[in-house]
Amino acid sequence: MGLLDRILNKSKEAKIVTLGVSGAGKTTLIRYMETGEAVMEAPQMTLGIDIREKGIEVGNWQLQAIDVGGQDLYKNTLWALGVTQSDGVIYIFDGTVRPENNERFQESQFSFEYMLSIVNPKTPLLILVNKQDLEDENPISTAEAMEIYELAKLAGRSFNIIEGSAKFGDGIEIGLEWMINKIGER
Ligand SMILES: Nc1nc2c(ncn2[C@@H]2O[C@H](COP(=O)(O)OP(=O)(O)O)[C@@H](O)[C@H]2O)c(=O)[nH]1
Ligand SMILES: [Mg+2]
Repeated sequence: MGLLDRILNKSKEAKIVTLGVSGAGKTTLIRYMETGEAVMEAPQMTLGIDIREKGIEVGNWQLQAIDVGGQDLYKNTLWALGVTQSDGVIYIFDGTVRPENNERFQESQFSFEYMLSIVNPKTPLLILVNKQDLEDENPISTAEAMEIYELAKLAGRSFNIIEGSAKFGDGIEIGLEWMINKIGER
């Protein structure tokens, strides 16, 4: 959308941050949202914080994404910064991580709990159970995610959970529409 269109259509702007363990698909999701095309090339590992220039159009909204590295160093320093700069949070679970993968599952649980501790309950929180396209790896469903990450404790938060694929974009649009509606209500 051009500048004039944006003024005439009163396009609204918001910032969102993607969080989740390293490799969950944060950067892939942002690439998908920016281009609307399948992300066939694996992104380079995100170092530090990347405030994206390219906007994401959803309806008459322009979203700007903040991408943050998932490694502990960044988690402990930059996630909270990203959260304070954002109107909404997209938290990504790597759907191929199951409780049987003890170490990875523990890291995933821990990182999720940490996110909850730094995100205001009123901030719209979209949870993506990612990598559903990897059928051979039997990714967890939203129902399984609700159970293993004990998502009943999110009652009272502004949250939504979807299954999808950051790589191919399945399920993403519905999630983003929910997000802009919630941001618009605030
Ligand atoms: N098959 C598949 N691979 C994905 C998906 N999302 C991310 N990946 C892959 O997972 C790896 C890590 O993705 P990346 O976006 O860099 O994760 P980040 O560390 O959270 O930013 C890359 O090889 C991606 O191609 C997905 O939905 N499906
Ligand atoms: Mg990344």
